[in-house]
Amino acid sequence: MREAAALREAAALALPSREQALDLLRQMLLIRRLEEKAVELYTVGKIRGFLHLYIGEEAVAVGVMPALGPEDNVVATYREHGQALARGVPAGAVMAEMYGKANGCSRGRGGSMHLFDVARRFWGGHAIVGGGLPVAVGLALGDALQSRAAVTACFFGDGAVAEGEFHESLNLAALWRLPVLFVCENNLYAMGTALARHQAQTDIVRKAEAQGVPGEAVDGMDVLAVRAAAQRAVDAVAGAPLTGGRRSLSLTCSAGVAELASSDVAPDALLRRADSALYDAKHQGRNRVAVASRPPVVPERKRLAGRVDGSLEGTC
Ligand SMILES: Cc1ncc(C[n+]2csc(CCOP(=O)(O)OP(=O)(O)O)c2C)c(N)n1
Ligand SMILES: [Mg+2]
Repeated sequence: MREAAALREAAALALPSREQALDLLRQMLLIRRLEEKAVELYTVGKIRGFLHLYIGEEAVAVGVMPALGPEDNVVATYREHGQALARGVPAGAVMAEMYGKANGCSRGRGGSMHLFDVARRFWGGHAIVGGGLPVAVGLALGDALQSRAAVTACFFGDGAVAEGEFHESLNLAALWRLPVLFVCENNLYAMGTALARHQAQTDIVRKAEAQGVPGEAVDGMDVLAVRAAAQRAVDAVAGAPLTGGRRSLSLTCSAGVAELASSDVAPDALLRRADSALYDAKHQGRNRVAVASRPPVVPERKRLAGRVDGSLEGTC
């Protein structure tokens, strides 16, 4: 009986109303369009510094965010335009920040990789790989000490699982029973290095479990699947008793390729990569997103990524 009720609940969560579905789509398109504009401005030198795009991964941030309330915390990586917009940071404040203007969300002092918005409890934007994880645990500890019933969602890439901070943070979150939702955006690559080339254990759910944080893997290209999994996870994290049982949870979202733009990559090279990824996606019958998308099927993802970044050709 209970199982049937849980299944009905899961089905209801997976199927949004028309308005909810349109809202999810609108948010993903907002991220996509803002980033397309940002890369255009970056290539003509109006945006300086680094610019890491979230294109292809929109469904992760947009799927997780509805599970969070205004009292909850969000910590993200240097690829955080998506999380910031989905959390409600105005697009104008994000763009102004990239321009380095005083009316940017970090008063123009952070730029693309350091978007902050205290009122929305959006705590970065962290350029250091894995750097957001201890911040998230600290925020959750602060909430626990002040008896605030908030959940902290912490986004990080698969590259962060190679960092000591990943293990230290998950260990303390589990040990101190802190309400943290760890969201790994697993696009299978840390810069040019495939996960299997730097990790002996590539199952990130198992890695989290080894630190006492149970988790689940979800298709990060499917916004409804992410939304349902995030809601289940946040309910479990927030509803767990303060003693006994587990409190922190992890969600590993297989994500599409996010293209990287930085000062050492020529704009035309970026566009060539995007074009070739789109070409490959089309010719494999997988024209799912506009720039560089890949479904979470490991051998295909590796093949395509090998073409996206020529330096990987033949190595995966
Ligand atoms: C501690 C640290 N080491 C190295 C780097 C250089 N670096 C920048 S991005 C990156 C790869 C990160 O990969 P991942 O976490 O999977 O994020 P993705 O770019 O795939 O979203 C590295 C190693 C860094 N920023 N911080
Ligand atoms: Mg990665």
